[in-house]
Amino acid sequence: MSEEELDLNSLETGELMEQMHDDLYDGMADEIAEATNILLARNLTPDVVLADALVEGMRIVGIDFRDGILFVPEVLLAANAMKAGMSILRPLLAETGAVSIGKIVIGTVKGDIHDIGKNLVAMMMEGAGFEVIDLGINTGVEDFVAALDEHRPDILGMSALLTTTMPYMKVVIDSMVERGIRDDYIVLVGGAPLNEEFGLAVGADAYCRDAAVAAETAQALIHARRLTSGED
Ligand code: B1M
Repeated sequence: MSEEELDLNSLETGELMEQMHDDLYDGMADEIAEATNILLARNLTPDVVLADALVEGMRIVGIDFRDGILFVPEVLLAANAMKAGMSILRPLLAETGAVSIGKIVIGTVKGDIHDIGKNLVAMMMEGAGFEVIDLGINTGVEDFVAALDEHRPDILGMSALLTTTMPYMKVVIDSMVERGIRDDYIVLVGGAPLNEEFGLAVGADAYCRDAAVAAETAQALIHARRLTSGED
């Protein structure tokens, strides 16, 4: 039977979830939306659909992206398919008060309008179960700090693609230090011209090479922080 003829509704729930993992991998947004609705109609809760169908599917995408099996265009398509499912689940999750695994405020720093990589990170984070507040491009220190005050995230993520804008990350982190709030947040940085040494030099907690590493690092550092504070 060809993909076009596959009747998603005829699959039992486990098979349908596996099909969704494949459809996410192949970036099939319409199929993901349809399957999400089918699972909800079968009385699965939105958090189960999110975790077992979408997040698990994106986890597989993340691994293959990290290992160089998938490339940026494919991951963007997968993330777009994920968004189709998330747009159905998001209002339901808000109603049921399902807890996300953490919250991240992310933005491209001031003077920089590159956002493809940052968007990929945001999508991968969402795929890993994070609530993402995306401040967009050209984000100044006041906007970063205001967003931290407003949203109280676990993580601040910053992206820069220009050698001229990457030093701005230090401006933001120094400002957090001055305000006495640096240690309230995990700070992750990324972008093509950065490296680990630069991340350390500006005072970030970690430099993330790509979106998959960003999602993994975010989860690991949140877990470590919660263990230390006795929350886990
Ligand atoms: Co521009 N650009 N660009 N550009 N651009 C670069 C970065 C450049 C290297 C091209 C070159 O000359 N070879 C060069 C920078 C040189 C330098 O700084 N030394 C450059 C330049 C010079 C410029 C302009 C100044 C050009 C001009 O106007 N004269 C101008 C800058 C404007 C400005 O920002 N003020 C400019 C403009 C543009 C476009 C608008 C045309 C477009 C951006 C469109 C957009 O983003 N919406 C653009 C593009 C597309 C690029 C290249 C070709 C591709 C960038 C990209 O999207 N990569 C780029 C050359 C290159 O990098 N090969 C280039 C794909 C993306 C998925 O990767 O962003 O690295 P990346 O993100 C990765 C990781 O880095 C990491 O995860 C992502 C996914 O795996 N990551 C994070 C990124 N952010 C993270 C944040 C995290 C964690 C991980 O936080 C937790």
